[in-house]
Amino acid sequence: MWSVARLLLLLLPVIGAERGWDPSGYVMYCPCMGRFGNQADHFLGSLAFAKMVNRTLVVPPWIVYNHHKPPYINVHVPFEEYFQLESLRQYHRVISLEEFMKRFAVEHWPSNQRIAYCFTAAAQRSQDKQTCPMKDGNPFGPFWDHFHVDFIKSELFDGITFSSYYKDVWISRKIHFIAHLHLLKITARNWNELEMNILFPPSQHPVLALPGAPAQFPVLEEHRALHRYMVWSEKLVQEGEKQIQTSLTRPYVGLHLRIGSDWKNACNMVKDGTSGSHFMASPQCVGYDRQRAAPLTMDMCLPDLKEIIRSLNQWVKKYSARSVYIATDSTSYTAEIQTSLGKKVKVVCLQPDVAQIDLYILSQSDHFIGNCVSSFTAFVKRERDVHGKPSSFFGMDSAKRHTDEL
Ligand SMILES: Nc1nc2c(ncn2[C@@H]2O[C@H](COP(=O)(O)OP(=O)(O)O)[C@@H](O)[C@H]2O)c(=O)[nH]1
Ligand SMILES: *[C@@H]1O[C@H](CO)[C@@H](O)[C@H](O)[C@H]1NC(C)=O
Ligand SMILES: [Mg+2]
Repeated sequence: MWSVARLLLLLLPVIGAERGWDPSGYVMYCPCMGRFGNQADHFLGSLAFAKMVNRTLVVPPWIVYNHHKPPYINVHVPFEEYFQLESLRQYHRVISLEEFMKRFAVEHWPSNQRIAYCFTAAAQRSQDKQTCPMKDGNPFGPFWDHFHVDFIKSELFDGITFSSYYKDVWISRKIHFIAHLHLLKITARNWNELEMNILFPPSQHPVLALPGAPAQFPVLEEHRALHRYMVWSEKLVQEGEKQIQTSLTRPYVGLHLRIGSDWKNACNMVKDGTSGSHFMASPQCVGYDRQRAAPLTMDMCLPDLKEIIRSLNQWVKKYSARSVYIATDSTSYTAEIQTSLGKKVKVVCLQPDVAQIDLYILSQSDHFIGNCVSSFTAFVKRERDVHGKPSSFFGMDSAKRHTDEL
């Protein structure tokens, strides 16, 4: 069992953690868009980007907003509080932002060398039209302040994106083209590419600090599988398992009710037909291909109690479930759902302070019913896909709906 290979595998993370300054450079960003689900989508894309450009990813903390409860200010929760950094290292080199600041900031990223990198368009909003909006407003300012970081200058880029199409530009691979510049018929895009090559080689630009994630929302289809490297921290598993063991009996069906007031507003775009099929996280259920995407309905975006009970009953019956777990951003409908299922099925809703406990319990359920449009659901769906567990979505699993369509 304890072969040399196994031992090496166990030591690898340690070796990774002890690795010195990376001459191939770093990518650093603020997860400044949206709450956990959005940040997780962006994280996967950023991980892929860092690997593509062969720079170490500086893993940011999660930004937790406390608009309605003390301490009212944002909390920056280290990545490792919920997930293992070691697991990420099976895919690519990473270091947490906390660790980066502690180990490298003084020597390799001193305060007079902190450069911000952003799209020209983003800098347009600044007074001199040349400055990246790194610390403008919330959560940007508090995020960098948390690490006592200020930026002394900005480098702008244009004509490229973070997609794999521009891989060679980001890693400066085409730099030899410059020698032959006079031989090339230069297009507008080539100009930008050449300019990029000159701008960002890691030797001169070791730390690419970005105002936002170098990634898309929602996460690209090809990056969803990276979720397998997101492994829950031991602490989170212990806490989650404790809740499952004390409150639930298997088999149990997990529900994500995304029905709060902000969500109702968002779903108005589905109601009035302006959202289209691709709306927030919806590619996860309507399909990523825009041309072939299934229609997005109100039952999918904002299931009413009738739809919630219909869908739930169907799966409870199918699995002979003995309990139901409800995660919600507002009301839980516990009483109504309990009435509809009868006394033989236990209905549980914990409303934990830490949303990741809900995510964990949902991800461990025997069947999961989620909200197609929600990136909070998307996290659970990916987690379950990785482990081969079944999921469905409100508004999409109805036998009735299919006959209606005929
Ligand atoms: N604990 C808990 N929080 C939720 C639930 N649904 C939504 N939230 C909160 O609302 C946020 C929704 O934002 P986000 O994660 O970006 O997902 P999305 O807006 O649904 O795409 C979450 O991060 C949670 O803070 C839930 O079922 N349980
Ligand atoms: C990627 O970066 C690592 C670490 O700096 C380096 O050892 C390796 O040679 C780089 N790979 C390429 C293809 O440049
Ligand atoms: Mg959101």
